[in-house]
Amino acid sequence: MSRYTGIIEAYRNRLPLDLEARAISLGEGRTPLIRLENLPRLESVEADIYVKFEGVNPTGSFKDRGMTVAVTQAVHEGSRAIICASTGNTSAAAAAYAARAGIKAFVLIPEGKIALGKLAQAIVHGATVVQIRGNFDDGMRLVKEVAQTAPVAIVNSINPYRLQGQKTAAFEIVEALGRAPDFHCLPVGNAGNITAHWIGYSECAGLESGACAHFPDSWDFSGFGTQRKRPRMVGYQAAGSAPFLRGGPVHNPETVATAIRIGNPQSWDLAWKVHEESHGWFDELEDAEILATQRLLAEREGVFCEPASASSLAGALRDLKQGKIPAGSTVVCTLTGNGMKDPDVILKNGLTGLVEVDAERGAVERALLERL
Ligand code: AN7
Repeated sequence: MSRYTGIIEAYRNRLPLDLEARAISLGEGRTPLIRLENLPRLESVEADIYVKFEGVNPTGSFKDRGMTVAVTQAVHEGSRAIICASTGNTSAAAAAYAARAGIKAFVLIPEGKIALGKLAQAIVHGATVVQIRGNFDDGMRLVKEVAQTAPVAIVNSINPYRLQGQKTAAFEIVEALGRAPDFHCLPVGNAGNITAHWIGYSECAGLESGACAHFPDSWDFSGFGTQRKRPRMVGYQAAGSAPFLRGGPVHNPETVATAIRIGNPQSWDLAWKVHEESHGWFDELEDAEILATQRLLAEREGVFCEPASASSLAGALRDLKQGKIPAGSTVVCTLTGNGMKDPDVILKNGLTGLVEVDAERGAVERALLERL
């Protein structure tokens, strides 16, 4: 057994990094692919549903896969500072990997709309947090403007190294299942991750993709077998923040799933290519459906993901019930982030399960016996 040291070492020959580049890693990747055992029965759907729990990455989201590669490259090119706009998770990852690399991180966050845990992460890792009076889309525009003159490397997913890192999740899924799933469902914000997964699946299958515009595919893809299969990619958005359903930017996106409160997706064109090439679709979910599924997954399977993440499973369950995803399919849902980042969203609904009793044996016993 050798010590696992992250996706760069695991997939070095499939990433566009100099072999001499020092990997800035926190051991990200190798996340569990958990087969749901209770929910399919409970929801009366017949399918093999797996959740890829990206919430167990070092900073608690899938962003670590992209950030390790983006920061490694930035440092290799001599950058001393990185910058991003973020709904929370990108800023947490940027702050942590910058700390690891010994460089500065600047993160622009929308005022009052990021989960508390994510804000705490950016602060504890020593990033400069710039809270703007505006939303993520304003922040993204400002980052692009500022980076034209300031000596900072952008580590949002418009940086192609981010998608290259995030594609490794698809590699892990193909390795774990021995093949690609029939359907892969993800939450969509900027649409970087759905694109990255498609790049990864395409590389596993040895197939071209118009979504992989940035790098020549001259790497070694032996080891994935010769299966030509790729999944159909399904992207879910929050109804109040669903530009892919509206056919253009949404100016005042709103959703309880603050991670995907994004009205002007940066990977718009790439995601449409993914949609066409994979014969997939986009759909939208109400906040109430998202929260109900987050709860269900936590209560029935023991997996606590953040609201945005639950939209992938909420959508998959609905599409299975409606027959859009046929019975008997193998479905992978990406759970992009950890539920512990956003405790407010749970506690806001009251402290269910909390019982207050006197500090005395009889009272505690009664509390138990009433509920067994
Ligand atoms: C938990 O952190 O954009 O479609 O600034 O945090 O690749 O954008 C977060 C995105 C899904 C959407 N789930 O992924 C940010 C940010 C979670 C997220 C998404 C995000 P993309």
